[in-house]
Amino acid sequence: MVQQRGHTTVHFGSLAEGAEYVLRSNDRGRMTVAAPRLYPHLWSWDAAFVAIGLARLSVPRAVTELRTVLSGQWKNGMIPHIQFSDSAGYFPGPDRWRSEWARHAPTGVATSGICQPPVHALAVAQVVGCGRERGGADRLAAEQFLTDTFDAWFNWHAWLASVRDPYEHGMVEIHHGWESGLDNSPRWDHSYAMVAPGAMEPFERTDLHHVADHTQRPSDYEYSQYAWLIDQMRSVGYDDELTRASIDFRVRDVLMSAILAAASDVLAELGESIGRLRQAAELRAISERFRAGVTRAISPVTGLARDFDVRSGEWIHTATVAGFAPLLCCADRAIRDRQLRVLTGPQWLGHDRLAFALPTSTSPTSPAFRRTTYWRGPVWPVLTWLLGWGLRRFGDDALAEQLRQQSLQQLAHGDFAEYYDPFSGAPLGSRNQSWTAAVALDWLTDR
Ligand code: 2M8
Repeated sequence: MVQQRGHTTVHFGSLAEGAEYVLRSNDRGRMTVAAPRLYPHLWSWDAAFVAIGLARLSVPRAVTELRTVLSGQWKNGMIPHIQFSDSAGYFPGPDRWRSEWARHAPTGVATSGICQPPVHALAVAQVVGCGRERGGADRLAAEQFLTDTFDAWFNWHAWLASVRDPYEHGMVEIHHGWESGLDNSPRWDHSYAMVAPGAMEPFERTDLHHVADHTQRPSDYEYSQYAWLIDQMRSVGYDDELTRASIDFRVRDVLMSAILAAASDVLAELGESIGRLRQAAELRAISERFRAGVTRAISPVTGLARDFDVRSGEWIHTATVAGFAPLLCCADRAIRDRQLRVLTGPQWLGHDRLAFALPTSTSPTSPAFRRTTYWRGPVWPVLTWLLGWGLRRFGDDALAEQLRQQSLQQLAHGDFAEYYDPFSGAPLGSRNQSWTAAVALDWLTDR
């Protein structure tokens, strides 16, 4: 299939081949590394997106990816944000986390000690959907996988809902910017201003060996804050209560909360389909609680949803893509229409300097916007995919289709970059990033 946009000719057939090549070359057997050099391990939410793409190629391989994710699950239900492969050369590696000493850590698997957004149920639904559609052995493998693993996914959601929201605010509390997945988004600047690293073990960054332009990555000071928070959690053995009482970073993350609400509904549907009615009912209640939390977080002034800094007791107003969290989980038409008006307006998709009408990680009109700096401005295809998923789920198909088309144009050169300069469309960060290839593949197969 060939599509035209301006002077660019896009061969979608070869783009699909390129995406498949990236996924296959990042495949280490039972895990797909997030990127070949910069991220040589399995990241929790990357793996879920990877499985969404892999399911289009091979249901059994997608199942393997998700089973690997679960092999690192902690005994309390947490899915850690990294499961380490044997590759060296990533900071912070297992020797910094030392999570094997934690009470709930799994045995025989090296992991980090924090989590990431719970998008996994979307991947499970994709695997089950593809399996049921194809029938035969794929269907059997997918059904078996769902029955085998449903409780483990349920425990993950239950852990987030109880341990990360013990007082039922309907918002997931995070203890490191990395838990949000939007690592050094300006959403966290106010909260990080209260993180002052003290004396700590020295460390050497490895990310700068792999990204030539260092301005595309976080600063050294930011890295010292990241390491400091890890050391704080490690010093209390990654105990959830002790962490909450002592950590320098405590934020209620609105995007993570919306993902939990949406994914809990998806998991409930899957549970209902196999007769797990008690757990499904609990998941529906979790979904309701977090949907209500996300709704309460919407600013009456801007219509964007906000995070909440627990230590200062203040809402965070920075205009980032997380502000559209309600589009993932709220069916309310008035809320959606207001959000869609903002999203398609001049501060976002309608901004006149954009190369493609795609959501930037920070609004180009915000003073915090940096067009090429990590999570401070560039476009992340994987977030576009997530937003598109939310649009389709609630019937906003036309905009979802527009995002899909624009994204495929953006990816046309086949470098599958980690992120893109919103004004020039140039690729940034890592190349051959697995989740970028995975969502491209899904977009190309989903008509
Ligand atoms: C980035 O995060 C890691 C730390 O977790 C890093 O910068 O070293 C983020 O973009 C995160 O969301 C992503 O999961 C990870 C791997 O792609 O990279």
